[in-house]
Amino acid sequence: MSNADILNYSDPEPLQCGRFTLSFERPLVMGILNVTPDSFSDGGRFVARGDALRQAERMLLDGADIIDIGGESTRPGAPLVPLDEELERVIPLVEQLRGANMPLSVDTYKPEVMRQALAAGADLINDVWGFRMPGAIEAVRESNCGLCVMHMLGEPQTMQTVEPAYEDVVREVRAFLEVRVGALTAAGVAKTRISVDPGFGFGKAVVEHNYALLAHLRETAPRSEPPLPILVGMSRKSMLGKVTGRHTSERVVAGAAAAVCAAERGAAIVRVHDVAETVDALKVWAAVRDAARRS
Ligand code: 7PM
Repeated sequence: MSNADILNYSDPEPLQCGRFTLSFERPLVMGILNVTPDSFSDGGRFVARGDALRQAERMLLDGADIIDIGGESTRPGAPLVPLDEELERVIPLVEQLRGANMPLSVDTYKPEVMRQALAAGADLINDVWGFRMPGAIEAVRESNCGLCVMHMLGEPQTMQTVEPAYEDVVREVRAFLEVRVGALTAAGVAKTRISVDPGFGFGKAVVEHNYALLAHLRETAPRSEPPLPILVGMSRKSMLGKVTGRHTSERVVAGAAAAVCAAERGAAIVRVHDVAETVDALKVWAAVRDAARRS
């Protein structure tokens, strides 16, 4: 890409996100906060809340711009988490982190979790189902929260067992996101509240589809001027493991490289476990971009 190309791209539209308006002069880093049951206490039902708060604090110190709270109901192949359990895991954390003056995202596809999360003060709803569950659009419509609309082929329980097939993965992901964004705006959701995500690892062949989507990231978003913000989540995923031969915990450098590639291709928000490393990598990327804009 030449400097002229860099100058031809406009930053994405600012995202209305509850109490915040996020602007994208640089890619923002969303830190993943997984709220897992404490395996040391009885039955695994007790949520290790102290750990989660410490982890959130760490991510803030490391430079996270957004915290994404997940009750682990969305991970591919994971057992379904019952509604009451997801609420027990997520809502108290939203309440406790609400005072941190930091955009709070909740990773859920359940309309009731969306409603209670918003009532507790969440600023963004991150839905891997793309607001397709009955009642999901209604749950977010009346608030002013931000939305992340993700593409997923199939369902979490089956999507990595059934071989994913596309004629043209980039075009099909964009077409899906156009339909979902259309459904949301038709229901009265302002476009300024919407971000989109191609859904790395969600019903994609590990190398072929995921890397095609990364290579053509800008084209995965619905056509719009200025463009809708694109969120990407590649952190520790198998697309990184496949090309490096490394296990989950050893994919930090690979993840930072992927974040830089995504930034170069217009990503507005990068969702990661390893906040400090990603922030550093994106600072270097931004310095190069700024130099290109000056010359
Ligand atoms: C196990 C496997 C645990 C996969 C967790 C995961 C995305 C997301 C997730 C994403 C958006 C993870 C995934 N991935 N939300 N939630 N985009 N918007 O790596 O790619 O956290 S769950």
